Amino acid sequence: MKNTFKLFSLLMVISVLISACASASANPAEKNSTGKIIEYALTTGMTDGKMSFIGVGGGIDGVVNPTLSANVGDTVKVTLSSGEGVEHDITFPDFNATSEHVVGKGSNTTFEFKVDKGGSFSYYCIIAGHREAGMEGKFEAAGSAANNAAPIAMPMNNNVASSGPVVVKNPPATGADIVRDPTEIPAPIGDREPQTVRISLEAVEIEGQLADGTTYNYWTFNGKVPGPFFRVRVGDTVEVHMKNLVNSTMAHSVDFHAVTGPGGGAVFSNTMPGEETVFTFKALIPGLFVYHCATPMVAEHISNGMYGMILVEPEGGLPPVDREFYVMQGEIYTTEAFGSTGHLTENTQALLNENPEYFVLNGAVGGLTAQKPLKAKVGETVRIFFGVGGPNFTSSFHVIGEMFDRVYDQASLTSAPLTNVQTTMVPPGGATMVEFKLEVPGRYILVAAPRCAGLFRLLIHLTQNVPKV
Ligand SMILES: [Cu+2]
Repeated sequence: MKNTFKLFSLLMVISVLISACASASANPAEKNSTGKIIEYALTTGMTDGKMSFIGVGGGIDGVVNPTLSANVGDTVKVTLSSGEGVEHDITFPDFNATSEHVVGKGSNTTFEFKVDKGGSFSYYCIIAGHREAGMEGKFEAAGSAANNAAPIAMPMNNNVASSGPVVVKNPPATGADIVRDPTEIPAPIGDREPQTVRISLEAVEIEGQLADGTTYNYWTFNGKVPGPFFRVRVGDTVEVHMKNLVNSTMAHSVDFHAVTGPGGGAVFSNTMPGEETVFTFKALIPGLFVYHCATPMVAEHISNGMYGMILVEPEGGLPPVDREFYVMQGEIYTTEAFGSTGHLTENTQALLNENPEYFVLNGAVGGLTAQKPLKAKVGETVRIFFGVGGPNFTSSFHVIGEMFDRVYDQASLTSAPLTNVQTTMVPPGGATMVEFKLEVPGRYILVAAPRCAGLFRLLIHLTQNVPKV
């Protein structure tokens, strides 16, 4: 009985080898014209502890997960045999072609499909976990069908699409410095009567330096991220001049959260390239307010850099401090993964999915560490105007090694401040004003971590030093 089984198995192996020889004679490499029948034989097995397809015969003989190829118009005939007895199948999902299951060592199945489009595709085993365990290979279809414009070598399968951005190392690119100096803040208003204040905004689309060797097309107010810090007092009439540079690709506008009225000025200030609009508002409420572009898609204009803050001082002004700083958090959504070099492109789908590649303070990676660190001396009092442009992530704002003596929670300047706070939350489109005194010399790290999953990334992107001199 045992011998009979062995003989049967041997016959099966021989028959597989014969079919392999048949495949070899129909060598795919020789089939350059269309409309041919291309035959491939694959068996299954374990290679280096991984499940795999193994080529049988021809140019793919013995190759693990061999790359199969054909021309558009060809018919591909695949024979799958079980080399180790585990249940398997094989699918070419882009061609709606899936084999029967093979169960038991030596069992085999054959199926065929017509190559109706060109490109680079995947084949794999559908049995749960087998693809992940290694049973996946490539199928290259050369040429293109008249009714299908899928470009060759453009991965069309779901696996590639869902694998997310990858690090792209293009030659280093150099762009403009878009990092707003955190000390660029107008002098305190102090005790004066209300007056009319003119402020100027200019929408500037600019290729800026996102990281070392990496650039991005920023949309900015006045060429920096965040936009300029404005300072008025309650009761002032603010005359806003909104210009859009002639070479802009988009209309732009501004919505001040300090404005009482529909749209915060967005409708009046929607400005086409090369044009200028003017509107006025009266600052009725004291506070620290975010402003941002409000031209659709608003989230896109914000993530590209169009946000800033305006401080409306209460009557009599704010208590004096030794140093004031202006810091804002933003998100950048790129097609290429974090750490890529060269010029990166915007990824609107990632923006809609709320899946940023970069969290930045004042516009760029290392903007406040390497380039423009916050500096103060021991014994000085420090005030930070901190806001979140967003558009999606709340910040957990914290200075490692310091407690905030006072937090003007949600940037309310008419409520009593919280005292002795470690970390404060700031939502997108929101702000806070914090004050503390520096007692011990050293470098302090300013952290704005929106989510635990991003913590590691944030420690790289967002740690900001506060050296004391
Ligand atoms: Cu805009």
